[in-house]
Amino acid sequence: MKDDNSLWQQAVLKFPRLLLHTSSGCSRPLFAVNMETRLLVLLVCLQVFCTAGNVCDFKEKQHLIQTLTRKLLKATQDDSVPNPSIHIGLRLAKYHNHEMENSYLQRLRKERESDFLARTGPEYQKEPVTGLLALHILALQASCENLDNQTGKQLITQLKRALHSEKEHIATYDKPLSNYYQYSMGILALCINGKKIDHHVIGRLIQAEKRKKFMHHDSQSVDTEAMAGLALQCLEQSDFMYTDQLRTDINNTIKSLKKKIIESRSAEGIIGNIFSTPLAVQALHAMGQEDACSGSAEALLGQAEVGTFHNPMALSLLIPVLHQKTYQDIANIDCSDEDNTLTTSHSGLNQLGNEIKVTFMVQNIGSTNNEYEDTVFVPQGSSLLEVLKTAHKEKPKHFAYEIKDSLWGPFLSSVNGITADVERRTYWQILKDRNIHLMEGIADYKPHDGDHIILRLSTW
Ligand code: B12
Repeated sequence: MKDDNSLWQQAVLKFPRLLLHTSSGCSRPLFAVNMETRLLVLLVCLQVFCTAGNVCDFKEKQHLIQTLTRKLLKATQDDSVPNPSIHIGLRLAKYHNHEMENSYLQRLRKERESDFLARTGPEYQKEPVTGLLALHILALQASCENLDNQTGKQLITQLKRALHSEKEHIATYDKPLSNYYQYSMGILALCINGKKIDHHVIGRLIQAEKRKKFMHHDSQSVDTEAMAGLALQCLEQSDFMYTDQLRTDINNTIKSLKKKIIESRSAEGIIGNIFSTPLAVQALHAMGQEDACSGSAEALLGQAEVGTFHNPMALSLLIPVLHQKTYQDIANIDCSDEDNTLTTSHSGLNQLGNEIKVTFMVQNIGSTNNEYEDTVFVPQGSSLLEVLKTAHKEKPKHFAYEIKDSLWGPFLSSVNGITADVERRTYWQILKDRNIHLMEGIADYKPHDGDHIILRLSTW
């Protein structure tokens, strides 16, 4: 893959416009000066343009970036069901290990494709896979796989069907079957694949943004805004003859999303929270925001250095940014002539020390009364999942829980016999000290000594 490939393509596309309206810093009209000066000014303008085009500046931290990319490569050796987002992250990196990437791709195809293709109407409604299917298609495309063969065409048809079912669900129940993050990802995958998208499907996304429907539980979902921004930006740049009205709506929605995302950026460069920041930076860059990375590079690297991105899913969203890429680059990926030097590194073992005391409570919907409460002792450095495991092991008749696998790791799906229900939009929310919404799931969050954790059945 060539470095900054897409930037050059953009530069070439915008070249004629540069001739007429020179950009910031180059205010003199080009046709008014001699040939040599014209070329010089153009070179300077292109230089300025290309510098502004970088996603973030990470020049000083190449060693850290390589270590993190190795970590993501190492995650492909896990026994868990392969994660297409990990594959995309690796494909958008500068360094590669073709053998490991290929075998992961084969696992993705083997363990996921038959399930996607087997899904039909009613079954789909119960457990929508719009996002997974979209990610799978993006992963194939990021590997330069042929999507014009029979399987490729079937996968695309399934994604179109999935989006259609989502759209119908929005029309009837005012919400998608899955969520607007996955709905946006579905649109993005089709668009990056060069497919025309039903304008009603696009219209529903635009409406949802207008009506402030991009929420994560009860707060603004920057992840969803970013994914929707990436999808709409791709549509904006596509050559399909969408109507003028739709094009205007797409444009206005991009502007609104850009504004919302920038307003969510803290003085430290964090956009939403640290886990939504990489995707938000990708989206801002794709939407043409010049200071897409303003302050965020330091925040991301600082947090990466202290291990915040240890979850492979979180890392897979960060790696493209560290390698100056966004999901949009999948459209123009060139798989020839790539570096093939990446190897896995040895990750250190978790250091466990003394024991800590953790109390947790179980609360029912709409109530702050404790249905159940327990205190357990676990080794320092244990995860919340280990706390729950210990609690169940100690009192199997009083406390039980269930988990469901997801791309982010184990999702707490049931507590003491009450199971979260997608159709009724209930889930087990995880809080700390009365009302602090945890930023990580049960396998990632490592409680501190004396922590009070609340597992509260909530609606979203
Ligand atoms: C929609 C959404 C939800 C919905 C999911 C329900 C649904 N059917 O749509 C609801 C509101 C229930 C939810 C809950 C939570 N979420 Co949430 N969620 C998202 C969001 C916006 C999209 C997920 C998605 O559809 N992915 C695409 C598909 C293809 O991947 P998937 O793995 O198949 O999707 C499933 C899982 O992601 C799962 N899920 C959703 N959130 C979380 C969080 C964790 C930790 C796990 C393990 C699973 C999980 O629900 C998805 C649908 O089934 C992401 C943003 C993002 N960047 O991914 C945040 C995100 C994944 N959520 C996050 C968090 C923190 C949570 C909670 C832990 C919040 C809390 N304190 O209670 C809880 C999970 C508690 C539990 N029971 O384990 C963080 C995770 C960060 C991290 N490092 O772990 C994210 C990245 C948002 C953020 N930037 O903070 N979430």
